[in-house]
Amino acid sequence: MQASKGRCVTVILLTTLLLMGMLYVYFGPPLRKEVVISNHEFHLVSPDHQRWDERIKKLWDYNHLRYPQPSIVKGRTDVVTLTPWLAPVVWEGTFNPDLLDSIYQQQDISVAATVFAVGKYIMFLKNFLETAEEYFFVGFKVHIYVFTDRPDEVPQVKMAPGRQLTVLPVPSSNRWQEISARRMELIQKLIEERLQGHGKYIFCLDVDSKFHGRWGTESLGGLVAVIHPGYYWDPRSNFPYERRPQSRAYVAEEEGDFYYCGGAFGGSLEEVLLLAKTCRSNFEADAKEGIEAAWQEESHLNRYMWINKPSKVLSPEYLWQDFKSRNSEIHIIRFSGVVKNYAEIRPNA
Ligand code: 5GW
Ligand code: MN
Repeated sequence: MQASKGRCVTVILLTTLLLMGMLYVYFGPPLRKEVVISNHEFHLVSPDHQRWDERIKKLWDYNHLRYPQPSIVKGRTDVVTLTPWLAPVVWEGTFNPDLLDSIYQQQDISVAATVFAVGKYIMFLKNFLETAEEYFFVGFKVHIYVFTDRPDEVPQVKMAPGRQLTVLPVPSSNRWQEISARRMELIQKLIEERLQGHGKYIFCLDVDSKFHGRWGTESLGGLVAVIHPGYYWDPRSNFPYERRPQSRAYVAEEEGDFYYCGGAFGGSLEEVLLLAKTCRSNFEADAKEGIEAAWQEESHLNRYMWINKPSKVLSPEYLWQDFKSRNSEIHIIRFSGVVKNYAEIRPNA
């Protein structure tokens, strides 16, 4: 009898202590030790009045402010990191990936990617998808749209939570020009019919390529273009722009900023929709007059980017070519075209 009374008292005492402990944790002084910024700044969020979960969230948020001091006098000097219209040119060493990720993490963004795998190009899809899992917007919501005439041959690739793939059937064609002509139209329709109101950003990528390094939030912007790896040391008169004035893709000798890739571009849904609509209608108007631009949509894209300057430019790190040796300014290759056997894969090569 006596013993059970004692046990009862002990249980009550321990429970009271536990309760007091929890109340202290809940309403007690903030966990200042974990916060490395000054008290002054910390008080701006009046931690004393915050509940436990909110306080933890704040501490978590502040963690993204713990990063090496940036400098405005030291940095990369071997490359240009701003265009004359003040768009950033993204090179390794010009950004802090963790800081950028934490900024975009708070915005709950999602990124769509389109890739065409028509005819034998389906063979490139597995590698593309597997390496995208490893490097493309890791930790973010990603929705990949595969346009193909061989839906049964789309490989099963395990995707992380929050990432998904949708296969959209397209008709087969023996003439690449037909597929190519419809690329912008299909991108336009995808945005108009399925994407508007879903997420914010989109990238359109060639399937005959693989990721080798991070491609993430540093690449986000309104209108995003990638510098072609083959011409960035050349004078613009050497760029393979469409040079016939009759074409709507025409760029004159003394015009043009950079030569951009047709194999990778993107930006916000609104900007890419405008680009796709414009390139498509120019492409189709040219076709009606029996003219096909030198490098099809790549030519129209280059004309578009000359008129409508991209708000962010990605360095050739973002689309290298496997057959090219790496130049010294290329500190990392993020995405690169694989070497392909044209006779084997192209329908009418
Ligand atoms: C491309 C050129 C000639 C004949 C066929 C094609 C082709 C391209 C095709 O048969 N199937 C196909 O899906 N494509 C898509 O267009 C792929 O996504 C491919 O990555 C993209 C651009 O064509 P590429 O990669 O051959 O062009 P380059 O300039 O990168 O060599
Ligand atoms: Mn390609």
